[in-house]
Amino acid sequence: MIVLSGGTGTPKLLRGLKNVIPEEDITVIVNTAEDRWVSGNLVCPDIDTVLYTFAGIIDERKWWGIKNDTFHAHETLKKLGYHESMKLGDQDRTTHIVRAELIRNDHTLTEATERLRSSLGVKARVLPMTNDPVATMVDTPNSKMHFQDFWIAHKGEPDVLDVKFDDMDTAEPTPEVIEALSSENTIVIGPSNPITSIGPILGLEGVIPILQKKHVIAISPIIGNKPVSGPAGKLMRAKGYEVSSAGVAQCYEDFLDVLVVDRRDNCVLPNIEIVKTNTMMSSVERSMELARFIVGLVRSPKDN
Ligand code: GDP
Ligand code: FO1
Repeated sequence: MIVLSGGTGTPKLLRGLKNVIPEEDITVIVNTAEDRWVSGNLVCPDIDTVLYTFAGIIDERKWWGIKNDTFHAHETLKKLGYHESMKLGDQDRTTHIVRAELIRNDHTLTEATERLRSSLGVKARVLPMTNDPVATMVDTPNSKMHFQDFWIAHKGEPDVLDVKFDDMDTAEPTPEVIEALSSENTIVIGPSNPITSIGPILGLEGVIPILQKKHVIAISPIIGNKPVSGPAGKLMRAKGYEVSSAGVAQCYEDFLDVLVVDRRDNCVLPNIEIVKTNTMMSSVERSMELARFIVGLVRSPKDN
């Protein structure tokens, strides 16, 4: 199964999916537009959350970082008067060190991710959307800032005028991403932020034309008029979308076939098949139930 992912909602689905189908049958295409160099090393929050989820070490309270990690290096740096823009755990930091070393030695992000995947014993394929740097930038009344500054330093509080992706014009999807998208009949878009997590993947040249030929199933990250967590509401509004499952469908209108919404949601849409189930993944069991439901919607090779 091919799944498009950000770093919270879709990983919750993956934690169920890996218990429902063989992990090696899962390929995840992951957003990299929130990546950032911190203290000389490369942090890829969405890739790491996906890797840690498959490895069973994700901190499920925050959905970033490694559970029971310590923050000694981060705190010691603070004592030395050095403030890191992201709070990096000690174990988590080793991931960023290895990745950055590989990249400094001319490996691609795809190769670095493959090395980390193998070291963590992850059997699923985890593919960064691109090997090129892309940065999500948030336009606020006072300044244009990197998404991580908006979310961490400014706590997601400033009004948002627009969201843009720096260097998207020159970034290319990797050959592995194109090959994976082309290889199956159904593509699943997990319940991720349609603007900042799925938006960058869709922004890469050539991705939407492939999706237009496929059976595309998306799971809505919005229940009623609110996201389950995170800034999706504010960011969707800034891009002119209604904060609802209908707004999510609109984000994907060029290619979407099926939208999975929560059973409490009363979304009705022409031209798109709406299916309802419990999409609130408050436990592993709930994640598995939703994963089983999604597997049931997947079309095997051209049974359309
Ligand atoms: P990010 O990279 O951390 O922004 O993570 P994602 O984009 O992958 O996920 C963020 C989205 O996940 C938010 O818009 C949430 O509403 C959604 N989300 C989180 N938990 C759940 C859940 O249990 N069910 C559903 N349907 N959506 C969820
Ligand atoms: N989110 C925070 O709110 N504060 C942090 O200090 C923080 C550090 C951090 C370190 C590594 C990592 O992979 C993620 C981290 N996040 C932190 C989460 C991150 O800012 C966002 O939630 C994601 O980029 C959204 O996908």
